[in-house]
Amino acid sequence: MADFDLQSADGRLEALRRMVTIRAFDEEAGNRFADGEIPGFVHLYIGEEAVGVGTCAALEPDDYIASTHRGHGHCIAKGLDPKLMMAELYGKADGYCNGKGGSMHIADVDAGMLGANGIVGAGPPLATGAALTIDYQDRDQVAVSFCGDGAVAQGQVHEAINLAATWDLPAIFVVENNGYGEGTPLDEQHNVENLSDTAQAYDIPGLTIDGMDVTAVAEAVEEARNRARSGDGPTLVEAKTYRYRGHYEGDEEPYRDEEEVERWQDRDPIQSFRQRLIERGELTAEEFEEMRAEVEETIEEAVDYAQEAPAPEAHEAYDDMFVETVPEIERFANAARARSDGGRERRRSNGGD
Ligand SMILES: Cc1ncc(C[n+]2csc(CCOP(=O)(O)OP(=O)(O)O)c2C)c(N)n1
Ligand SMILES: [Mg+2]
Repeated sequence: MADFDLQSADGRLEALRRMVTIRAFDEEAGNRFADGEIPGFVHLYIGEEAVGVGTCAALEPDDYIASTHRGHGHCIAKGLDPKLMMAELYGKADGYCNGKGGSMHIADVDAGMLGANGIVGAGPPLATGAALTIDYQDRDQVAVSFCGDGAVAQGQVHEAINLAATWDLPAIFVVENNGYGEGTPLDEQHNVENLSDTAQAYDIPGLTIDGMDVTAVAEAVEEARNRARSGDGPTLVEAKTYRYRGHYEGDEEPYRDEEEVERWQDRDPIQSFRQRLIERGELTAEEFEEMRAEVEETIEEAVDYAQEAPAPEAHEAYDDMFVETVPEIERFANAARARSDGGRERRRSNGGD
């Protein structure tokens, strides 16, 4: 059984909670980034929550996902802990990758999260590789990759889908078509209107669905999962969606106008699902507010945790690079260790640490 699905009222509430959590996490990540607390870049998933959550609702807990540079939402949808995620954004030693990955490289292989990725289009080859392992070891799992509309024009995405299709691997390719690759609109990137049409080139099913509707996403991915598990190979699911924020935080967005953003916000995935659950008698407006308050508290705790967590030591930069010890790397690590010990010694003799 999936850890949540859309077949039960409890599962639907959990899906709503995960979407609310993604939005609250990313709003706070945006605020903290603006305050200069988070190094690097952050790309927010606000507006696209139904794609990540609908996909994960159709998966089993041990299925794999491979994410993108806009990956916070995928992590939360897969059940990762916002505390350890926020610590990773802050570059702290307690983060998922000991603070060495940051926003664009959160991974938790035990939870089936193969990694966010700063390289556009890097998810599909990871999913094809994981699907090959699943197939080879005859395991009852699937591997899903998320990628953007921009990534679909990338060579390695074509290679990955082509191989998975040719070998009938249990992979699912979820394309998050949010209408833009950075500031370039879809019609300046592609010669087709529906990216699912590209599935024809691989002779696999291609579906275009409403990515603002969590139920539509879950149904499509469930169908794709059943097909993959039957040995019939991959499916390409194009979810049409929209990011409310700029490409990255700080983007001045000269390529679109406010009206376009508002048109999509009118179809907000959280508000529409909330409304549907209220109409079904599964939620009241008060209960939704309680859920939101609980989520906000969780996110505040995550920020407190991240702010207070220790930074990694300099020599830890050399950990986790190779499976076997490499003498040169050991030498660099020891030199860094000696430098930080020396620094600590100097601070102590100056009366502080
Ligand atoms: C291989 C590669 N090329 C270019 C970039 C720079 N880049 C970062 S995000 C991005 C746009 C990606 O657009 P899309 O795949 O639609 O994802 P979205 O940002 O819309 O979620 C580009 C070109 C990169 N990170 N990696
Ligand atoms: Mg895009």
